[in-house]
Amino acid sequence: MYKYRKMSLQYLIDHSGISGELKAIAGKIMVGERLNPKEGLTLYHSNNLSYLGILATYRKRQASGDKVYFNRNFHIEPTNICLYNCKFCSYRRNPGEAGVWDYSMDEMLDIARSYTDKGITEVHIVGGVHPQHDLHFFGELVREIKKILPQTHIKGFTAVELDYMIRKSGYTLDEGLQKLKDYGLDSIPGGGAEIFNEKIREQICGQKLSSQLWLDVHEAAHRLGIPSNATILYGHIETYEHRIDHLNRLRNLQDSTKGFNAFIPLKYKNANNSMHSIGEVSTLEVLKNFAVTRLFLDNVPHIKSYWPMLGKQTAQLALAFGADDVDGTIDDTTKIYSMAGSEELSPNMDTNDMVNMIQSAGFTPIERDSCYNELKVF
Ligand code: V47
Ligand code: SF4
Repeated sequence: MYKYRKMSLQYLIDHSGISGELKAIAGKIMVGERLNPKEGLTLYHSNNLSYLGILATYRKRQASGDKVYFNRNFHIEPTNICLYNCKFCSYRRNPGEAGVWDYSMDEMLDIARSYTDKGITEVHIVGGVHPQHDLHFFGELVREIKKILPQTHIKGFTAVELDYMIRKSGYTLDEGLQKLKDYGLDSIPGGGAEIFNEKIREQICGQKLSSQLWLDVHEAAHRLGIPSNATILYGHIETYEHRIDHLNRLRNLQDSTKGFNAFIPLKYKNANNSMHSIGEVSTLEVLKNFAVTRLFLDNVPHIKSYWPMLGKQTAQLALAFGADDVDGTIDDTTKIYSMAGSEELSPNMDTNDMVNMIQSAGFTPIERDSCYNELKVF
């Protein structure tokens, strides 16, 4: 089957009218050779979307065949009070401000209780950096959720939240991560990476942890046997060079740790935040970004098309540009993207919706657990 695909890719390349650098890149993709940053930039500067889609799909099929993954999950967002004030954030509030929330332990455990016997396999915990909550508060949250939902994987706390709670509790990075693992934390989500270029990072989110510290948190987690995801926030004031630099830093870390399960490109959404005047990039740019990501970031197995942020239609289209995962059922439990202007105001999909979305794009739906073990083939 792959031989056939290789032959058809060769045919397409030969008859596409493509020449020069783009053709040479296709040759490297076919033999599984790594692209260098200059070649990554060439792809970003190409406007031949269908060609990028063909190459990215070729790579996607090498990684995961015809499969596209989803899981059954819900989110707990403990608070939107935050020490920091990132310019792109539509979500954070000060205490007492309209739209603020700050759940007590009991309220969060009630949310967990409402999911018993619902076939959920993952709880995703992410929120603002609450100045008063330390590692033990969140550790107890994890431990108590595990008592309520014992079979459920807990993916919790971005490197931004971890950096603060670990420092607040007086631990080193390794000690803090080990304590959270002992409390029952299973993996770490990809948020907080934003953009690694230091100058751009300073301009859009200068208060949160540095790029190097983000990478250090994930490196330490991988060393301690805690897998994680990674993200990029793109489509604001960064350039293509900054995107490639970001992917390259992740690719280098992944070469040494192999701890990243999935990469999630997050398109900047511009409603209700102080960078509003920048506007948003087009769907074409979103699809191109998926393709380049799949082709350049060759050692992270899964590329996630995160539908609560992209909207269902664009998330589905991304499956033809290298994505092989659409995240989860969500059950209307995340507010980050609806507050930033996503069309998905109450994000919720059931298993049938997921299966239909994936099948109608021509792929085989696989329900997975958080570590990409296959639970059910549809
Ligand atoms: O780091 C905030 C982003 C992230 C905006 O690991 C915005 O499976 C776009 O971590 N426009 C948090 N993005 C979300 C996150 C995540 C999401 C999905 C899957 C996974 C995973 C992790 O949300 C933040 C930031 O980059 N964000 N505001 C905005 N206006
Ligand atoms: Fe706080 Fe996260 Fe919003 Fe930044 S993006 S202000 S760290 S909640």
